[in-house]
Amino acid sequence: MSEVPPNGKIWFDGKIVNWQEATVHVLSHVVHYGSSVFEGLRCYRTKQGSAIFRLQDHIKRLFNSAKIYRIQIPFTPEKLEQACKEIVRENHLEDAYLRPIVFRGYKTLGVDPTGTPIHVAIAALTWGKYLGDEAINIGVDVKVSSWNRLPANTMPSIAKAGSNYMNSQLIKMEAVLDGYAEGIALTMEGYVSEGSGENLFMVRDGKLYTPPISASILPGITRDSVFRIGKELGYDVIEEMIPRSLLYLADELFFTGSAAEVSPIKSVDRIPIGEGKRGPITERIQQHFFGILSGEIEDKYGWLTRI
Ligand code: PPE
Repeated sequence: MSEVPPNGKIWFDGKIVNWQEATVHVLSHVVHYGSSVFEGLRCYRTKQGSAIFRLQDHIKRLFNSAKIYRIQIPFTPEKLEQACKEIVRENHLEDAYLRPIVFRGYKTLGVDPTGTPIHVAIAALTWGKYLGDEAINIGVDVKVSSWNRLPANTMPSIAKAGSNYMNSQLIKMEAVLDGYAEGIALTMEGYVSEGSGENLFMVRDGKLYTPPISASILPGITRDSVFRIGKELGYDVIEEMIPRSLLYLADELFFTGSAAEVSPIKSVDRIPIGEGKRGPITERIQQHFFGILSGEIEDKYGWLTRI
């Protein structure tokens, strides 16, 4: 899990404040009604210095999430990009996990959010391997959740809204209590959607498959990166609805996410996937992905922003 940097600083509504001072009122709209949109992104120590991975794309998604919920962010995207770089430097971090969050603050109680003040905060933390230290090399055991992902006309999964993570919490807690590292949620129709905090890829007969946006997923930025890396390495990468049963017949499965990076899955519902360990295509994709992040493979997509 994440670690709070001692004496850390947080960017809060345009100012750098001490960690302890970045607080909200208990009657803030967000506390009662979950009115927030956020991002999670990483800064890596590359050979050429620290750099944030896909900064513009994450800030763009933050604005898109806000737009769906009629939240007017009182800063420009450029200002928030600058703030992300600034908060990593302020905390003297080289590797960091960044958490920009936009939320509705304190005015009056009641569902109607009209007129609530909009606040923006950006924290930088250290955050190790999301699914455990061994997860990246060995893979994790997961279960299909008894909870479904959100249908499109309920809570839009395209928006990275704080409230969507109540659903994620149900998926994650059930999985952990049952002895798994993570849960895979299905759509209401029984097709594979995603993990509680990750997208999912399947390898079958040398091809890569991932559920489309219509499968109630968050359109992940790591997913998009793996999509492009997969194509560059010569694989067919196909967006397709995946029935639950195909998970068990996959040659390889892996999760993608800013926090999870590229994490292999070694079993689903105690059924081993492939040989029950990280597969060769997953490993090749990981090598390329981590190669770009360390600066050892050329960043030809312009994904890294030097801080
Ligand atoms: N689906 C969900 C539901 C999700 O939360 C994430 C990221 C993804 C897919 C992958 O998206 P991307 O990071 O753009 O590749 N989850 C974030 C929060 C995790 C948390 O526990 O907090 C993350 O990885 O930062």
